[in-house]
Amino acid sequence: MQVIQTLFLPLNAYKLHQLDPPLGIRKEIKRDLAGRERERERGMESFPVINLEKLDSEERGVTMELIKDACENWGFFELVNHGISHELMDKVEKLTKEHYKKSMEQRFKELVASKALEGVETEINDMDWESTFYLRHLPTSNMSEIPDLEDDYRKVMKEFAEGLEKLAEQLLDLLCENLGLEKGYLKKAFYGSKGPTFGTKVSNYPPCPRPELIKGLRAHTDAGGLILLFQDDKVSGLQLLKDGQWVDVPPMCHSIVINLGDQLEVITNGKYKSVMHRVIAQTDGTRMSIASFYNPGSDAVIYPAPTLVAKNKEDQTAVDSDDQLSQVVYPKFVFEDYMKLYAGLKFQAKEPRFEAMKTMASTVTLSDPIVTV
Ligand SMILES: O=C(O)CCC(=O)C(=O)O
Ligand SMILES: [Fe+2]
Repeated sequence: MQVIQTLFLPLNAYKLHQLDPPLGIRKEIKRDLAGRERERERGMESFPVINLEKLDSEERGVTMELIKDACENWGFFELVNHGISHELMDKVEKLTKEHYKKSMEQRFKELVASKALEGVETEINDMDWESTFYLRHLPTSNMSEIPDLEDDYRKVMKEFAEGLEKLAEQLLDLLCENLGLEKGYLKKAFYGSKGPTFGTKVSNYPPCPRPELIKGLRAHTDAGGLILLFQDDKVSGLQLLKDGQWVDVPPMCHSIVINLGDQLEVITNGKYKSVMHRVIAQTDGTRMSIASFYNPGSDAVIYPAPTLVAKNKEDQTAVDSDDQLSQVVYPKFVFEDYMKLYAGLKFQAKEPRFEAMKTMASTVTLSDPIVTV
């Protein structure tokens, strides 16, 4: 069979027929990466958007590079064509917005809005302008215990969470591949004795008359592993801190925003960092935000992957002949202990949390922490 190579063949057809992509496509891939490099040099990079579907095409390599770049330099990226159907996302959005109107809006007005800005002229530092409830999916679901949820909403959120769980595990393996860790390493590292903790924080950020006085959500890094966010496609507000500047995470229809939590910073020995982010309240429009947290199990023992520590040491010795160990040393601890500490220190820098866990490390019994899945 003769296959004609043109730029118009679907990209995965090249793979299927074991053909080299035409020069035009190869050049396009190179251009993509070189373009990001140039943008970085000029401090003009744009927020990374990754088309996950391209993993099944000739562009797998460049897509993996983009994920790597996003993990190393942003701690955040936005996924399109991630495998969760648009129809399901539309249902989640519609039912979340209806639920907010029906069961949450009045409560927000009474509990937050009426108190927060009463006669206040200075910035409020201990409150957020958000309306929130939590769903837990793993290790056991609490969905049936949450009051005020309609049956169809419960059902749709369950299906959505199942899709996100699969996506999280797929992403963890992509991270393993980029980090040179064996497939399944991160999933196992999160597993503990009962598997990962997985939950969803459903939030709405209502319009705020004085956004200069109160944040939608104050700046923080996330404590856990991988965070998957379905955010409003019209009302913006999420920002991350990059090179000392707050950068908007652009709303985009049917996308899922991913960010990395403190545990991934520890396990990767700082190769990937959790990044500060915050939500700015808006004067117009209510912003929907559905953040799902794929975290270690409560008794999982978290510590830097030995191969990444060894690698880091090699890199250090290569650049630092004086052998001054300038590298950060991360602690080893039980995830639940970290969460207890985080509860009181969420809106502070992560470094003192890591330091505090080092002091606690001596009390951890360090038998083989990784349970085989
Ligand atoms: O609402 C958002 O976009 C982000 C929420 C968030 O950062 C969090 O709940 O940790
Ligand atoms: Fe967060």
